[in-house]
Amino acid sequence: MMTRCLLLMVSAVNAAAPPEPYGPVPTPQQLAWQDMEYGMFCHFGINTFHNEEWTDGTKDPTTFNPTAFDARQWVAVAREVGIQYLVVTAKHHDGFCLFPSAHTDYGVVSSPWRDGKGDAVKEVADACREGGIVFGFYLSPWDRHEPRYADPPAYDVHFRNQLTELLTNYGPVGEVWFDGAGSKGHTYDWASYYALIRERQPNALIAICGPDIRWVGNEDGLAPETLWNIEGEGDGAVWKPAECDVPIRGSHWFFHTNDEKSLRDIRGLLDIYYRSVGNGATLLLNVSPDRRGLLPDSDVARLRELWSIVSDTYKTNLALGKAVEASNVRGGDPVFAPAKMLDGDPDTYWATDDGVTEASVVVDLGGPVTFNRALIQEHIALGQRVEAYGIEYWDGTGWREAVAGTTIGHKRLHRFEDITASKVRLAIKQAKACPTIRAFGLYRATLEP
Ligand code: FUL
Repeated sequence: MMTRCLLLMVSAVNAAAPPEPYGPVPTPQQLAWQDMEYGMFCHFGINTFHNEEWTDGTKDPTTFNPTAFDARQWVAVAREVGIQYLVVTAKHHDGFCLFPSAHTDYGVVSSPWRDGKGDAVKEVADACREGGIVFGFYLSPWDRHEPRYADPPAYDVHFRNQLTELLTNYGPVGEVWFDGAGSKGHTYDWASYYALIRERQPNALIAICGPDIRWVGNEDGLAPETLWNIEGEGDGAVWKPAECDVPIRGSHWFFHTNDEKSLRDIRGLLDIYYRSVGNGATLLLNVSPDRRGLLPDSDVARLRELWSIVSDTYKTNLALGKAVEASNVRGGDPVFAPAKMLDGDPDTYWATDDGVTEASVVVDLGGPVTFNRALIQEHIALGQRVEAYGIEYWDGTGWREAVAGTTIGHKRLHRFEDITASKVRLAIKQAKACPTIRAFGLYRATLEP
């Protein structure tokens, strides 16, 4: 009894409170979305049948006729290659609807596909739900077919009607993608669109022209190395993570015959992966279904190749469970010990005392280990903090820097040549508040070309 009381007293002394959040923090929906990391964009519609990216809204709807449409194939591929969410073009700039909208006949209803009774959005949403993939849709604000587009208030009503259909008839929606292209000079009642989405699908994130997810700023799939999840300043600052959208076939978002040659090679795709996910952003990789309504075999093979390399590289964290010591542990409390970065548990983290913004952790690998990749994650639920860090290794006589980085955020991945060392140090050099580090890992990539 006596011993037990003593133990209780000791743990009471050491129990430290978690750090206060620093700056804007993600919503639970944003957090879950950032954890997904990798999504698939599917541009499919009337353009698919015309070898054009932007048809003008006058193409005959009977030309839409996929011969073997199967959304389950899209989802089966996504699952197999590490993709967690899918965004389909319910309507692109041409106005052609992949769903039977009651507010226009320009769409699948006027096509020969499934005798005009098909609903491609429903098939995609159902396949996603069955396959455990989060479903999202793109609905182009710019509509080149709809006559009401010329009358903005009337078009707002029309657009909300279509949004209502998509938000009501297809089960849970994870992301709504609003493209800004073509809309210069047009006034939309964005606030009313957002209100409708919040009301019908409170868990859906609104991307690009929206409050929840920002466009990374290019269509190359590349996030900058210094990447803050924050937009705005002072009281106006909000949490807004970046999404990198990029086509797997370098030249087009929609399927075109004869452009298989623009399919990115594995090196290019790996670079994109490392410079999007590996720079703390989310990757939305576009794979266009072809005229059959299936993901092309060559693209599927490339997706498999990418995932086999990434999943093989990151399957074994060579630092997992290794002995580790930190220059500072929050309140001396084991709850915030550096071992929490190496326990594989996404909810635990190493934290320092308030005001300690420079600190390091030494991982003792217990003998020489060879690695050429490193991973770091911040516990962003409490805000983004780290501004500068390094990863160093003990070369027998001193510490040498393998990697110098700035921001971490959701995740940073680093590639470098083989290093063999028995001790590695993560040095946080500068942070806006006490660092909170969720994960640290060392890996060895062997399959990269
Ligand atoms: C752009 C569009 O104009 C392209 O056609 C494509 O949809 C891309 C994702 O966004 O703004």
